[in-house]
Amino acid sequence: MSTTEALADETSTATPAPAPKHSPIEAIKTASRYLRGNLAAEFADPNTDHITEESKQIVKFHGSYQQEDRDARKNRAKAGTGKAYMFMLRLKLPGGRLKPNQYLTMDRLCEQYGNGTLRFTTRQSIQLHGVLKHNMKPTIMGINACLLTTLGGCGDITRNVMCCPAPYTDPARQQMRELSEAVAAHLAPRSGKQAYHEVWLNGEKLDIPEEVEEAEPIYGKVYLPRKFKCGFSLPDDNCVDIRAQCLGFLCIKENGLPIGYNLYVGGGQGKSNSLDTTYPLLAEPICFLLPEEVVGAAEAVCKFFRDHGNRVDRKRARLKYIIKDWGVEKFREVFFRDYLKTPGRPLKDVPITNLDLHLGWHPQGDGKWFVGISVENGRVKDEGTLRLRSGLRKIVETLQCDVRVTPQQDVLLCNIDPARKGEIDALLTEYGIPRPESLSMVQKWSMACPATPTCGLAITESERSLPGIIDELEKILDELGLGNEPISVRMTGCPNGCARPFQSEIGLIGRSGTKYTIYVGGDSFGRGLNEMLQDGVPIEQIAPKLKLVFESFKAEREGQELFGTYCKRVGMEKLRGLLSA
Ligand code: SRM
Ligand code: SF4
Repeated sequence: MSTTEALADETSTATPAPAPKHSPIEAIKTASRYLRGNLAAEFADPNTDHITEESKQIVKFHGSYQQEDRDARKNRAKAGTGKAYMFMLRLKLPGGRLKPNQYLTMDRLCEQYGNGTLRFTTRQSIQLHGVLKHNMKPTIMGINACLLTTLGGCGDITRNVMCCPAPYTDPARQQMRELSEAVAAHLAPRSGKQAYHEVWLNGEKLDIPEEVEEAEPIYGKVYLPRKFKCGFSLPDDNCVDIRAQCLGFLCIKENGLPIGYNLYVGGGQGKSNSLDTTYPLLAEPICFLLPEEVVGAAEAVCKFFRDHGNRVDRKRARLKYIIKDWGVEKFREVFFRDYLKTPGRPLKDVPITNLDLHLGWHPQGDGKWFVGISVENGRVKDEGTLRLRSGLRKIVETLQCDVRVTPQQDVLLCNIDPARKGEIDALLTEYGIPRPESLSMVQKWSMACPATPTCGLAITESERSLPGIIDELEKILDELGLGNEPISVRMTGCPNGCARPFQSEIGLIGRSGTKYTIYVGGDSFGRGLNEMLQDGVPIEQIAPKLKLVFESFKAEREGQELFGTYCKRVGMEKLRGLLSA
C-alpha cells in the first residue's frame, strides 16, 4: 500500500471530528421553555436591581436590554456602589405606526418610569431608556394597555418590520402597509406571546411540554440563530434602506399599480474591528414575487435562516454570511427547491433611484395632509428653547393626529385636516421646533446611534457628539456653496452599525476614546457601501479632513454627480493623498 493510500485509508476509518459546539446562548434559549426562563421570579425579586446572565438573554426577546448608566460608572466604582443598572425597552412597531393615544402613552411612560426622553430608532421604533428593574412591569403593562407591545423588539427573532411611513394613499403604499402588517403578524412569536403575558401581564401560567415544536411553528424552541430584519421599500423612495435588510421586498409598479415585489436577501451592517471575517454586506436581489406570495416567502426565508444559520459563532450568525459564503446561485437553488417550493420568477429589472426623507408638509391624496419633522438623532426631549417633547405631545393631544416614526429617526404627524395646518405651524413655532426648510441638508440627512451613556457596546460617543460635527460641516459646506447637496452623515459609537453608517456618503465609526474611523463613498439613497478613508481620526480633525475632500469634490465633480459617487469614482488612494498632503 502506498503512503497516500495508507493515509486515505486511515482518514476513512478515523472517528469523525466532533460537531463544533453551539454557542452557550443556544442552550439558554432551549432551556427557556419558549422564552419564560426565570424572568417572572427575577423581576419579582425586590432584593436585586439587576438580573442574571441567562435572564439578560431571554429578556431581549421581550424587547428589553439590561444596561447601566455609563456616565455614573467611574464615580460609582470609586464609591464602591457598583453599577447603576437600568433597562432599555423597545417597541415592536411595524412601519413605525402609532395612534395618538399610543404616542401619548409612550410620552407619559418615559416621564413616569424612564429618563424623561423618547428615542425614535433607525428601524422606526421607539425606545425608553433608564427604566429601573422594579418599574419594568408597570411600564410594560402601560405599553400593552394601549395595545402596543415590546415582544420581539430584540432577540434572535424577526425584528421590527420596516415599511415606508409616508401615509400617501397610492395603491403601492397601501399594499405595502397591509403586507408589512401581515408579515409582522405572521413572523411574531406565538408561544413567546404566552410567556410575555405570564411574565408581565399576569397571564395564566401554561404548562408548555418541552418538546412541542408546534408551540412556535416557524421558529421552534431555539428560535433563530441571530436577529433577522425585514423591510418593504419602493424603487423611487428607498427610505427603509432595503439593501441593509436581511430580507427586503422592493415594490414593483406598472402604470402606478403594484404588481409584485423583487425579493432581496442578505443585507447587514455590523462588523467587529478585530475580526476580518465580519463585514457589512448589501442585500442581493433573488426573484420576483406576486403580492399574494409575500407572506409565504417571508416565512420561507426565515425558515431557511433558522435551518442554515450559524449557531456556533454568533459573530457570523447572520443571513448575510450564508449568502456571501454560498453565493447567490447556490442560495437560489436551495431556497427555491426546499423552502419556496417553486422555481422562482425572474427579477424585474427596476433600479433604486431615490430616497425621500418625507420632511415638511405633504398632501396624502385623501384630502388630508401630513407633516414630517426632523428629530436630531431621534432623541425626543426638551432642552433649552427647543421643547420638542412637549411640543409633539401638545400637537398630538390637540390635533389627535396619527404618528409615524421614519427610518431616519424622524417623525410624521398624519391625517391632518388642511384647515388645521396653521395650528400646527403655530405650535411648532411656540415650542421652538425648527421647520425642516430652516435646517441644513447635512443635518436633515444625518443620523447617530445612542452609544454612551446607555449602550453597553459603545466605544465612543455618537448621539452626543454628532451635533457639534454637523455644526462644523454646515459651515464648511455653506462656504463651498455645497449646502444644498444631500450628503448623508451617519455616526456610530462602534462598528456594529446601528445607524447604518456603512451605507452613507460619510460614515463616522467610533474607534477608541475620542477617535473615529472615517468612511466615504457610499450613497445617500442606500445603493452602495462606503470605504474606509482614514482610521483613528481625533474628533476635532474630522471636519477639517472632510473639508479637503469637499474642496476636491467641488473642483472635480462631473455634472450633478453626488458626493459619494465622486469619492467612489476617484478612489480612496487619491483622497487619502489629499489628507496626507
Ligand atoms: Fe443595533 C446592538 C441600538 C438598529 C446592528 N443596537 C444594539 C444594542 C442593543 C447594544 C447591545 O447589544 O447591547 C444597542 C442599544 C443601544 C441603546 O442604548 O439603545 C442598539 N440598534 C440600536 C438602535 C436603537 C440605534 C438607533 O440609533 O436607533 C436601533 C434600534 C432598531 C430597532 O428599532 O429595532 C438599532 N442595529 C440597528 C441597525 C440598523 C438596522 O437594522 O436597520 C443595525 C445594522 C443592521 C444589521 O443588523 O446588520 C444594528 N445592533 C447592531 C449590532 C450588530 C449586529 C451584527 O450582526 O453585526 C449589534 C450588536 C449585536 O447584536 O451583538 C447591535
Ligand atoms: Fe451601541 Fe454600537 Fe449600536 Fe451604537 S452602533 S448603539 S455604540 S452597538
